[in-house]
Amino acid sequence: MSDCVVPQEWQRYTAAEHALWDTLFARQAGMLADRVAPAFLEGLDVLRMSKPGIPDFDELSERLTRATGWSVAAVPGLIPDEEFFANLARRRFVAGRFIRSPEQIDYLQEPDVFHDVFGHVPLLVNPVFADYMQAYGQGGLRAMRHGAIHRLARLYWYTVEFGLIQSPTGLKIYGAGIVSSNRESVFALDSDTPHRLGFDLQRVMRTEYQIDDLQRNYFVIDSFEQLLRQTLDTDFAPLYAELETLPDIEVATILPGDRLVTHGSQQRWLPG
Ligand code: HBI
Ligand code: FE
Repeated sequence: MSDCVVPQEWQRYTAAEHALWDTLFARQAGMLADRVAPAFLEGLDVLRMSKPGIPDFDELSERLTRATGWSVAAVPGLIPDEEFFANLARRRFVAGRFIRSPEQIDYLQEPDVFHDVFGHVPLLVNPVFADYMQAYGQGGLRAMRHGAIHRLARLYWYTVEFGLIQSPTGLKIYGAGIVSSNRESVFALDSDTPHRLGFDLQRVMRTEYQIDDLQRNYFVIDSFEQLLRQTLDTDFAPLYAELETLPDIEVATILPGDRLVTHGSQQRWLPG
C-alpha cells in the first residue's frame, strides 16, 4: 500500500504564496485570540507558527514529534480513506502542500496548506487530542471492514472539523473547518441562527452534514477527555449494527433527547 505522501518541496513556494499565508495567518490569529480553545493557542506557540511564511513540514514535524510523537507529511490533495486513516493511526497528519489562490481566499473545496496546517496541526500538540486523532485513524481502518465509513466521516465532521468546546469562559471553537474560516469563526460562536447541541457519539453518527455552507448545527463537547473517552470506551461493531436499524437525522433537526446548548432561529435558511 502506498501512503500517498510526497515531498513538500518547500523551496518552490513563491514570495506571493508565503505572503498569502501571512495574510491569512494574521487575520485568523488576531480574531481567534478569545474565540478558540486555549489548547489551540498553546499549539501555535509551541510550534512557533507565528514565524512568517508557509511552514516547512520538516521543521514543524520536529517540534510536533517532540511534543506528542506526531508528524506532518505532504500529500497532493485528497487521498483515499484507507491511506488517510492509516497515516493517522501511525500519528502522521497528511496536509495539502498547495496554497489557495488569492481569489479563493475565503472559500475553497479542497483542503490546502492553510486549512490543513493552521487549522489541524496546532491541536496535535495537545496530548489528549493527539490520542483522539490516532484513535480516529485506528477506528477508521476498522470501520472500513464494517461498511461504516460514513459514520466515522460524520464524527470527524462534527468534531475535528466543526467542533465547539465548553470552557470556563464560555463556548470556544476547536474544529479546523471553523478555525481556518474567517466568517465561520465569528458565525459559529456569535450567530443566533444555528443550533448548538451537546455532543453524543451515537447522535452524531446518525446526523447528516452539509459541506457547502455555514453549518446549521454544531456539537459541543465538555472536554477533549470526554471526546477521547467516549471514543475509546465504545464498542463500535455492535454500535454500527444498532445504527443500521435507526434512521439518519437531517441537519438542523432537534430530537427529544438532545441537550440544547442554544436553540437556533435557523433564520438564515428559512424559505422566503
Ligand atoms: N485526504 N488529504 C486528505 N485530507 C482529508 O481530510 C481526508 C482525506 N481523505 C479522506 C478523508 N479525509 C475522509 O474521508 C475521512 O476523514 C472520513
Ligand atoms: Fe480538514
